Amino acid sequence: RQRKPLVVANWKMNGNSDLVQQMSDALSMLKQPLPEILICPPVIFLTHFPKHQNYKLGAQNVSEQQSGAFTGEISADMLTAAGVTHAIIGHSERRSLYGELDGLISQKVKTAVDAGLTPILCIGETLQQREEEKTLEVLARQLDAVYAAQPYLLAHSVVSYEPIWAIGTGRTATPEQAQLVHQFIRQHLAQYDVDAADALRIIYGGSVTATNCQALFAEADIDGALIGGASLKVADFSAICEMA
Ligand code: G2H
Repeated sequence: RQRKPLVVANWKMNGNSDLVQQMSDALSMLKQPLPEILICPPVIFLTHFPKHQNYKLGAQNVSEQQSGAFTGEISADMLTAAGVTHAIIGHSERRSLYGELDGLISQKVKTAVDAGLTPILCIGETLQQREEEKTLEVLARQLDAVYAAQPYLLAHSVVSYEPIWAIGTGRTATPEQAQLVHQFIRQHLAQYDVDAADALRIIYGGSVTATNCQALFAEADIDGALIGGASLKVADFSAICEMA
């Protein structure tokens, strides 16, 4: 396949300096060819990772503002200056626990791209929305909020499909369920830019493990994974990277 697989570790608010060391040691020993590997630790650990060709670093969030009186925020420029290449934006925990809405998420994606960061835009439906058969409508709304008015952002993005009912629950979407959604996302985005939609990495997130990842990666439109819980276990995360 032409799209290089991408495996992302989202540590969320977990980890410590020991895990930084163990993870960087383990990933540095993996043999090429590897997928693109991205570690997104809490921001304070970003500069603790030694530089290595086997992995890149990402933030779990970024401010929509450039600079100024925004207590507690971190700018895209600060991240790029620290060697960070990507930022997760609009994770469902940001949306549901911190009230981030589509408009803010759209601004964050633009700010990230304009500063040279690759945004990993997270979208996904709740269990209720899925049961009411509103999944595709919800995903289209989340995508359109970012790309309808600013289609140029698509060529610089990664999209992560994370069904909210599958996050941290041990309940993964089946490979077939995920593939159908990924295919929909690609087709939907093709209206903005056919080539960018074709080249776009669409990764899956939600209870991915070393046991279930292979079947997901085998699907035509699943270009990698965003991994929470299993990314805190060095052996499991390394195994997932080797299978992508
Ligand atoms: C979804 C995922 C990583 P987990 O949030 O972003 O977490 O793999 O623990 O379900």
